[in-house]
Amino acid sequence: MSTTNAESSSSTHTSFSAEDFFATQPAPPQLGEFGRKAQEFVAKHVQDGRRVVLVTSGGTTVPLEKNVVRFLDNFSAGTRGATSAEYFLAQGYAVIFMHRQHSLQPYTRHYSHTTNPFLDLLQEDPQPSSPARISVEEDQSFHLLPVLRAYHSARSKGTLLQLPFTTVTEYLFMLREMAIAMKPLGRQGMYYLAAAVSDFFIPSTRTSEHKIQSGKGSLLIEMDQVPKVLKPMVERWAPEGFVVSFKLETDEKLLIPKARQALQRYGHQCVIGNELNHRKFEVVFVERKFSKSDLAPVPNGPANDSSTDEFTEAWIRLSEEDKKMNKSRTLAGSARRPSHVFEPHGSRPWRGKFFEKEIEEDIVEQLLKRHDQWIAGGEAHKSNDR
Ligand code: PAZ
Repeated sequence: MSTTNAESSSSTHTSFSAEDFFATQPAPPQLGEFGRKAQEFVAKHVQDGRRVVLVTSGGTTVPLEKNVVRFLDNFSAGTRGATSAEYFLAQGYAVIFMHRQHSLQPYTRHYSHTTNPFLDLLQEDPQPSSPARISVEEDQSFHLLPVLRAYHSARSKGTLLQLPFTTVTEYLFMLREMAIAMKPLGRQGMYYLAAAVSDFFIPSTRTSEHKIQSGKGSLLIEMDQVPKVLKPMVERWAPEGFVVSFKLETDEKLLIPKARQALQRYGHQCVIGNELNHRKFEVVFVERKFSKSDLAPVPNGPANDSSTDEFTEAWIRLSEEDKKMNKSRTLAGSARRPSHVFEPHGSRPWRGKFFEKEIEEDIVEQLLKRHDQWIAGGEAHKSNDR
């Protein structure tokens, strides 16, 4: 553990390396069971020749007490992760969905929001019967059916493994465990790190055992920096994996410099930048230019508009029409959705005018191209070595 002086304050605080963190913080009790489940899941899909992506999703908490009454949290609902997981599944990937407990989940996310409550889909059959029968409102089946089919398909193929975390400590232990379980996948494994992970935590030695009592004036909390685990992940836990991290900022000017800095520091393949208020309709892919001509063009944007010799940047943006449709759906809920149009589209079961266009569809499509290239690059290395 090293001791550093924070630039912004005169107080001295500790900063944990990843090794110190894992050696000193308590591992979650369910870690062994989750690790075993992940290993079995990976072994099955390696055997079936299927690629596997780890999707992390939702925010992490920082408990203020061990018997936790109060905790710090963040805004993330898990929309990015849950939505992307569905598109990865539709593209034939198996998905380890490592999510904040009770955040949005693939498939059920369509009905867990208050603007589209699940109970509004259902009706009791007017004919008396015992037991009473419940059915789905006719005009709602259009929407439900593709979701239900995709959900059943993932269940019957066993392509979705859902594992929950709550605290930032649980998240970090689980991330390491998942990466180690995914090692046998080599380049067939992808890491899609969309969770909003706290940058600060309170080490267990300084966390109050019981509820912090009031009545002693203001509460001062000193938090330590969470170790940057992308480096050991890229270097040791998943050296062959295709690693995509996300960078959220509220000042859009910082997005690209911060993303470049992350690529330089951690040496992974791709950072997807997003600004808080625009994250549902625009993101920027920032990548190192190992071979610019290999990178697939990104749709709907002034691609590579601020690229340098070392990095490329490419924006994905939803069209104005798609944005408008999403807004009307968000504001009016299910009532305004056009009920007459349903166009199954290729392997993507709910792409069509009936559903709003989701930016995750384009993100996943772009990543598939890059993952293909990453796998092909590995094959080329192997044949050069022979
Ligand atoms: O979960 P959500 O859809 O509300 O938000 C997604 C997001 C903004 C958390 C994600 O896209 C992201 O940027 N995650 C990384 C955040 C960060 O550590 O900078």
